[in-house]
Amino acid sequence: MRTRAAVALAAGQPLEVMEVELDAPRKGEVLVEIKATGICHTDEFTRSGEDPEGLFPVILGHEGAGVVLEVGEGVTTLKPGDHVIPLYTPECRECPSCRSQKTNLCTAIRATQGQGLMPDGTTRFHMLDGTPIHHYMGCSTFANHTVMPEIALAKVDAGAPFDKICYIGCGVTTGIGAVINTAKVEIGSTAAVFGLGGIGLNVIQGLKMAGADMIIGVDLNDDKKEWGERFGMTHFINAKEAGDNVVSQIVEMTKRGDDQIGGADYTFDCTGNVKVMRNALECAHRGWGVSVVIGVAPAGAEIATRPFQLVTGRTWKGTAFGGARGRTDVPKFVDWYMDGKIEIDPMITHTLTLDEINKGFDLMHEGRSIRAVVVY
Ligand code: NAD
Ligand code: AHE
Ligand code: ZN
Repeated sequence: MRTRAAVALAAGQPLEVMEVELDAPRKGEVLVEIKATGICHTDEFTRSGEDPEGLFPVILGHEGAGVVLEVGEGVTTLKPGDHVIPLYTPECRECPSCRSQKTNLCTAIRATQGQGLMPDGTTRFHMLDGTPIHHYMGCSTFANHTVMPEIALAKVDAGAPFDKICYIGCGVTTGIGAVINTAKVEIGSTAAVFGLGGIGLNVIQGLKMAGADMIIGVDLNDDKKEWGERFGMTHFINAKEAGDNVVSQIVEMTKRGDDQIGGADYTFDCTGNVKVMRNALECAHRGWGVSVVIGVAPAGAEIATRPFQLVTGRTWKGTAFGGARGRTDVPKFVDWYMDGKIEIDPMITHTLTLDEINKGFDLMHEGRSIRAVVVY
C-alpha cells in the first residue's frame, strides 16, 4: 500500500513529507494506522545526527497511538480494530530478560531494531523508486501507517483519545516510570529534577503521586518554573543563574536532621547533558541518594565523577522507558489517564498536521512546546 510519511533523508535536514510504499505485515507482524504521534527530544537527537545508531533514510517517531488494520500469519493477541500504542521497548515475555523480571529491556528483537530493520532483517518501508527506508526504534510513527511486531504493541482502552494517549508511548511512561519503577520513591522524599521538558514534567508528576515532600526543578528557561509548579514542583532553580553553584544550592536547600547534611534523596537527569548528569549525582544525599539518568547523550559523550561520590553511598542508575514492561504496564497508564489519576492534556501544547511536523521541532528548540503532537 501507499502511505504518507515524514522521511529524514539525511542527518541534520528537515523532514520531507512524501508518499512511501509500505509492504503487508509478515509472520508475527501487524499493520497499524497511526492516528497521532508526539515528537520527543529523542527524535530530534537522531534527526540531528547525534545518535550513534542513527541511520538514513529513516521514518522517525516512537510516541504513537493507532488502530490495528491487518494482522500477519500467527498473530494471536491482536485483531483488526484494536487500539494500540507502539512500544520501542517490546515485551516478548519469553527472552531471558523478560523472564528475569529484573528489567524491562526485552532482547527479542533489539539487534534488528537498532539496525532499522524488522526482525526478519528487511524493511517494510520503501521510497516509490524502491529504495528501502529504515524503521526507527521499531515504531516509525511519523508515517500514517506502519508495520510492527506483535510483541511491540500494547492493546489499550478503545475509548481513550489518540491525540493524548500517544504521549504514553514515551514521555509520560518514561517520567512517571522513572519515579515509581526505577527510583521507587517513598512518601516524604526530597527530589531534584534537571530539565523540565516533556520528560521532566512527568517525573515531577510522578514524584507528586509518590508523595515526595520537596521537589526542586532545575532548568535554563524561567518559563519552566510555572510549568513545574503546575505539576507539583515546590522550588525552582535557574541553571544559568546558579552556574557551578547548582549542587551546593540543592545541598543547602535539602539540609535536614541534627547533622544538617544536605542532598536530595532522589535526583533525575532529563536533559541528556553529561555535565548535568554529574551535578545530579553529586547533589544526591551522602549515604543513600539515588540519581537516575534519563537523558540520552550524544555519540562520544561520557559521564564522569570522583569515585568518592559512589564510595560515600550515592547510586547512579539509568532507565529506559521508565522501566515499564510495555504490554503489561502501558494499558494501565492509559487506564490511569482515563480515571483522572494522571494528567496529560495540559502538556500537549501544540497539535499539528503531518505537513507541519518540522514546526514541531522548531517549537522544541525554541523551548515553546512541552509536547507537540501530530494528528493524522
Ligand atoms: P525537551 O526538549 O522537551 O526538554 C529538555 C529540557 O531540558 C528543556 O526544558 C531544556 O530547557 C532543559 N535543559 C537543557 N539543558 C539544560 C541544562 N544544562 N540544565 C537544565 N535544564 C536544561 O526534551 P524531552 O523530550 O523532555 O527529553 C529529555 C531527555 O530525555 C532527552 O535527552 C531525551 O532524548 C531523553 N529521553 C530518554 C528516555 C529514556 O527512556 N531514557 C525517554 C524519553 C526521552
Ligand atoms: N541510540 C542511542 C540510545 C538511545 C536510547 O538510549 N534510547 C532509549 C529510549 S529514548 C526514548 O525517547 C532506550 O530505550 N534505550 C534502550 C535501548 O535499548 O535502546 C545510542 O546512544 O546509541
Ligand atoms: Zn521518546
